Amino acid sequence: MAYKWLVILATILLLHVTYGARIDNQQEDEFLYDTFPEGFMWGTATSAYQIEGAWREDGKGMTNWDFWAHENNGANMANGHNGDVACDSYHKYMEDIDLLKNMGAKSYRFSLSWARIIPTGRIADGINQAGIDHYNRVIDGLVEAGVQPFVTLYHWDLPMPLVQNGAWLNETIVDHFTDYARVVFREYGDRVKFWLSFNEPHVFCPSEWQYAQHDFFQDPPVKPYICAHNIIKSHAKAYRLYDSEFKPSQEGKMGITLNCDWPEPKDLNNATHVEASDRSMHFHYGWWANPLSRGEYPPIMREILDEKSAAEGRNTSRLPTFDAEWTEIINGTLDFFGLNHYFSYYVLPSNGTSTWLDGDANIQQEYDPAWNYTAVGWPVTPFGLRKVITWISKEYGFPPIYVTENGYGSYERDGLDDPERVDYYTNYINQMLKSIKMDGSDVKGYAAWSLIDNLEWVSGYTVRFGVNYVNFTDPNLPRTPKQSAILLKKIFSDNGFPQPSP
Ligand code: PNW
Repeated sequence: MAYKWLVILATILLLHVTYGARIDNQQEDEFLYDTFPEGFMWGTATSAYQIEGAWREDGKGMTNWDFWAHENNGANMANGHNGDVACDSYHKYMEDIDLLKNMGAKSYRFSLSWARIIPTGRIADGINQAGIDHYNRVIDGLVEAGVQPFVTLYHWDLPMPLVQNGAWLNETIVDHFTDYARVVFREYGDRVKFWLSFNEPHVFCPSEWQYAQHDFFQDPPVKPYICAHNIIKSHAKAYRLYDSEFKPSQEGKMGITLNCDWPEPKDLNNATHVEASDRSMHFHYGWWANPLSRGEYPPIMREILDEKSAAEGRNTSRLPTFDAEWTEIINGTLDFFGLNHYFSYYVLPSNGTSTWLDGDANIQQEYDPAWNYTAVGWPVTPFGLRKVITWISKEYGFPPIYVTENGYGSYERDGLDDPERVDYYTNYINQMLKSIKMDGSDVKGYAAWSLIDNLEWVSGYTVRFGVNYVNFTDPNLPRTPKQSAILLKKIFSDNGFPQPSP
């Protein structure tokens, strides 16, 4: 008799779980017709090395990327491509601004080339007025077009003398970065109200091209954690400088751009998978967000890495520690959180085979063959944008968030018709809207990557992320809007997806 009741109870429970899950999925998949909060900052993004060209013009110094592109007979980048000319935006910036204007963009995220402004990276060696003048023209052009400049100080191009000095592994770089930040706040802060210190340190800290050095990586990893430590200090010093000397009169805000994919628990009903997802978020995003907003690395990172380091027979942890003075400096140095997001994957506890960060986090990734993939093999998983934003919001007390990159990469194709990219933007932006409307996230802006097709780093020009097409075989490098640019223009002007009239 008791057995019978148990079966009935179990059936009810099962029905409840399945039905509940189905409702959740429907809620997730159903398109939400609604608009974004007033003043939502729509825009697109680029970075200096990927678009500017003019690699040796007007006194610019050499960088790690100039070196990487030319070293090894050009074999470090696909098809021997390099950024010597790129989209020639150094000269064609007015064309780029016209594209933004035509799209109705309210903001433009671009980066400054440190080596144009301070050619050796060290202020004692001199400032390059021609470089400063260049960005003055760009910023003036944007302001005149009614487009807010959203400026990244560091998007991966490092002056060569600093590279030779150990790059981000040498703590003296903290002062060089702060000196550079002082120059740009002073020169541009009257018109620039949104600053990003770094773009995706998670990507550049473990990358050999960052140090212009092959075979850079060691496992178990030590150097990426040292790089991260110096990045956090550099961000905090620049933030404190801005806060005390510039913010009172210039009234801008400063954040950092952190990339974060979404680690979906492979089995949502398995607690160890859900924990693996949470651990992944603390390692991938919290690694930076936690020290900058709470003064210390995530406790789970501290615990695991201290334990592993001891087991490896080390005297000190591979994860460095901030002393009391630094803890105070770094704590609370984000006016907003920047997020770059492209895709999701499944996570589950590690079977011991994963390396680098996931190895240290005791997790592993899996990719679902049932998902759609972009032409370059990244999953198309719009739900992840909502989940990642909502996770960050809940973990950090619903801070202001700017999505500083999101986009679709395809291999070279000549058409302006890009239906996959149109779908990608429609669905990802809709999920971002759900995170705001249904989960209470405070997302304030969105920048599509990218305004134009450009140099996709070591993939050269073989991968296109632009919503505006660049014809790289025509020496004039003409730009033409793709369907996706036309779609974004509509989303921007509608401020989202208003309910269609019956
Ligand atoms: C970003 N991932 O890099 C960069 O900020 C851009 O400069 C770049 O062009 C863009 O995304 C497209 O790649 C990423 O593997 C590199 O998840 C790798 C990943 C994400 C972003």
